[in-house]
Amino acid sequence: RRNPLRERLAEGQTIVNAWLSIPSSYSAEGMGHAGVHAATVDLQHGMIGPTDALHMLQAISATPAVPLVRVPSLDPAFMMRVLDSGAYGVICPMISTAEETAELVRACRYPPTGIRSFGPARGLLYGGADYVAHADSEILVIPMIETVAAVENLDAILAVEGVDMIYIGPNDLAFVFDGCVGPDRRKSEEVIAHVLEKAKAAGIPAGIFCADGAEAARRVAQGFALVTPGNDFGILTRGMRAAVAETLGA
Ligand code: 3PY
Ligand code: MG
Repeated sequence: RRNPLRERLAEGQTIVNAWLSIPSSYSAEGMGHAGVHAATVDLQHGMIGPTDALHMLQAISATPAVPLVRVPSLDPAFMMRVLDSGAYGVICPMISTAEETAELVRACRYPPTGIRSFGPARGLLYGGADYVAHADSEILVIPMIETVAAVENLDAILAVEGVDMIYIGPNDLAFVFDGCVGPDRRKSEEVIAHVLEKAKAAGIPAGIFCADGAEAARRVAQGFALVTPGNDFGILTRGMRAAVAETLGA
């Protein structure tokens, strides 16, 4: 199976990515049918275990969205498990150096390029019988840029062979550049613009987490290739709060 996100990236078409933190195949399936191009199962901050992730990836497979995962850390064994569960892209948090980036790429690629071990499991059910032959060219490798060191080492990270995209964590950047995750983000906003420009110059598309659809639209206008307009739990609870307010006439 081809990864249609690669074509969208090549053609400069925006990718809207759902962010899933609720451990439910039912809500994952609903989000995948909501018009998005990708859906990311967040195993770092989502309330989601590996078995939940398997069921959610199965549910996303029944939708037009491409199933992605955010792994908890740079752990090759864990990455190989979620790839074998049928993820077509891996977002890895807290990448800070070219060496870590190269390790991430190796974990997601079969030999001779990488060290991914054979055991495609559900990859075959999602990707098809020829999954192993094409996995390296279809699966997206996406390091997150959200540390001071990553910004310092950005040129070297962007130059690592096999990086398909970078994904910015604006909240962790706000922590380290503005001192807190609050409304005043002057310094981290400058960093975000700088990272985006460097990525563009290197020919690497950039994605970013956003608070909501309005911010996602601004990030698309700014030049981001992939945007995440909030996470499932926030969208669900904001919707309920609005319904309560409407009910009570507040
Ligand atoms: C961040 O903003 O730091 C993130 O990781 C968003 O997912
Ligand atoms: Mg983060």
